[in-house]
Amino acid sequence: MKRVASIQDISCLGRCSLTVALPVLSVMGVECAVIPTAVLSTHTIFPDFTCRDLTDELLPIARHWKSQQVHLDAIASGYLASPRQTEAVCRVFDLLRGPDTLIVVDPAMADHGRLYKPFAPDFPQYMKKVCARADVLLPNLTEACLLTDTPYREDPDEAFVRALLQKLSALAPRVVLTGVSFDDRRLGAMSYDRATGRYFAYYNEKVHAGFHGTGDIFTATVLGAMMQGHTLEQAVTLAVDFTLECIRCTQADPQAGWYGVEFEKALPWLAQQNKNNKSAE
Ligand code: PXL
Repeated sequence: MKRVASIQDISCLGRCSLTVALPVLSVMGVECAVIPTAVLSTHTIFPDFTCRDLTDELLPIARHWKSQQVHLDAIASGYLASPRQTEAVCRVFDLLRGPDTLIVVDPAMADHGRLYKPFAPDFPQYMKKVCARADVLLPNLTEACLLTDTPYREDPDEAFVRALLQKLSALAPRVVLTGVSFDDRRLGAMSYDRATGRYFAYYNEKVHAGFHGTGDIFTATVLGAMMQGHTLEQAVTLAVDFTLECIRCTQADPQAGWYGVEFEKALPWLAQQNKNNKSAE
């Protein structure tokens, strides 16, 4: 069985980060070890959340694993709680990565043109160093603009997105831009592979509602699919479809903006995809 380590926070309420990565990866048949970066009472969209930063735990955990010769097929990082923590995560990558370990970075720090509340304007400069270690980098449009010092555009055209992917590829060899949409009907993701110069895009139905934590679901699904042996393009396709499935299951719930998408209802769909794949092999 493939083993990955997921480095991100545990938000005790409001599905995101570890509370979505764990179940998604489990359903996909991938072992998910965790390095929690912080414990928050809720994600940071709720007012007055508490946060215990666990930066000082990260390297001791990694050193212990190293002493036990733990093999990791992938290491993935997501939301990081502070600039100091980005430096610790870089060291964890350097310590634990083997020659065949895939490094996946979701620079979860911003959305809708803005940094999340806890971050100072210089935070993207720190996050860039984490991104520079990635084999696969998965920002949304806002994060991509911040990482490449590009002014944010609410309604980008395809030329803008392709140029953004090119710029991002200075940080990582394979980049996936999430939340890509050029019209009212379709939403998806576009990827770029620096080695082949190949772009890939996949879209599905656009649901007109904002849901929290969908980026974390997307990244966990891409990671799980790659661990199952799929190409990045296949993984992106599955992740777009599964994220939409989660949104469809949630649409009727007015509380969803706070509590995240009801992915639990869509996990059987994801499990079925695994079965379909197995029978096609
Ligand atoms: O979904 C990204 C995310 C992860 N973790 C925490 C967050 C957010 C987005 O706001 O607040 C704590």
